[in-house]
Amino acid sequence: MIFSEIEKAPRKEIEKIQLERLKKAVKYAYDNVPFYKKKYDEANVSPDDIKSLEDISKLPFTTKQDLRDNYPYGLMAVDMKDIVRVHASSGTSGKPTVVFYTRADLEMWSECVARIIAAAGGTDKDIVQIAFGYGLFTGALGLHQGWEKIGAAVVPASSGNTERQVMLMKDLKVTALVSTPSYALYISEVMEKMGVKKEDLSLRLGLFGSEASSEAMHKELEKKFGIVSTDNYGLSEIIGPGVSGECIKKCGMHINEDYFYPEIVDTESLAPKKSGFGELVLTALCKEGLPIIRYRTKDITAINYEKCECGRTFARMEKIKGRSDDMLIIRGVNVFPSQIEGVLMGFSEIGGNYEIIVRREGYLDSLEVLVEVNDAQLLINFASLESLQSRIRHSLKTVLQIDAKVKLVEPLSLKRYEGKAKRVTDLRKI
Ligand code: DLL
Repeated sequence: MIFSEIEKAPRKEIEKIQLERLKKAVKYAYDNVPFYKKKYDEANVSPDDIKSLEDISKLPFTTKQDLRDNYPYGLMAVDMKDIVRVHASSGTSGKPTVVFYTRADLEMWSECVARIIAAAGGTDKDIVQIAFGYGLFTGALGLHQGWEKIGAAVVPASSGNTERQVMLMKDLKVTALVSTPSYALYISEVMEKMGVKKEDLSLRLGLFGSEASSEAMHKELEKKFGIVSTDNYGLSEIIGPGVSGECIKKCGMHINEDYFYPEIVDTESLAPKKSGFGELVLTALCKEGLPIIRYRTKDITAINYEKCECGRTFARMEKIKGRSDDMLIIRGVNVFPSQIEGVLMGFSEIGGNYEIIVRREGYLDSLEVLVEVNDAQLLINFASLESLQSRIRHSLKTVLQIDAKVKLVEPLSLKRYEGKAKRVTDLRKI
């Protein structure tokens, strides 16, 4: 189905389109948004300086702070009458980051999401339950439009009321589930509690995104639901979901490169990197409502430009390792919550719900990991509890290079999230 020619075009052709669009996008931003004009004039660069794709590095970055400083309408490039949709990022503190879409933006967005769904194996025969919260968050409506474009039957369940989610999945013979990975895991727990087995469902595919998740977490979801569990990525400032997503080969998330130009920059120097991990910087190549050039995502990943086994030539980004602002520095060692998740998911005795607490005792930072055991019986058997705790601690030490305290807690005792999970409590900042 939707597997457009451009997704498997030779690199040269992709780059040709990217350059044409980049030139236009930079000029469009410069001519229509005073913020960009001022910023580029000050940096002594002009849209005419963009002669090759590499020239993009001459342009200053755009940051979340820029969006905040220009809240709410300052970066908009069109008249409000041309705006047909408003969304906002899911940040919890302060003013949200508000984003605007023209009709053409919505069409482009739907196409991007539809491509990602098709790449993951979604078809017009699917019945899809969207268990993201409907509202300002881009996740629900973004995926909703993409699935509708594919021609699937969309069940806009929204998030929450988890028993009803299970009932709907079962009764409507839902074949595909869309949510955050952590909420999907919670749904599977509620399912178990209700005595509903995966065999009672018709589920075959999961499209999970909006938060970092380890490979091991997806394996767990595949086991619990009997599905293919895929990851997809995006952010409101760029468009919402639909920036990139895994195909059925699951070896990286294909970026919709004809609409979003990706760069990787060094997290410290911000210099462009040809290979390896760094911060992802994205430029929207065709946006009308809210043009965005060289946006610093803060997400850490690497990009692979080799052709994929699925036939797509669109570059693939690695699963997000973490956000540069989520990275914990514990006694000088860099720790990403995703590394901890990867270790925990390797133990069959514990579930996928965990919390990381960072404290400062005197001058020393300490890391504590709270994780639920699957079987409460284990907590009363001191010897096996001790043994499991020390095995987890040992594995964490091997991966993280630092000692972490491990506390095993009762099943279902940690907080559950219906959207993005909050895994880290850093008490050092308080
Ligand atoms: O979370 C858009 C989205 C919705 C993507 C649904 C996929 C599915 P925001 O609320 O603006 O937008 O949050 C964007 O979430 O910068 C990442 O840090 C994180 N994020 C999103 N997808 C992934 C993912 C939506 N697959 C921020 N893996 C981004 C890791 C992700 N982190």
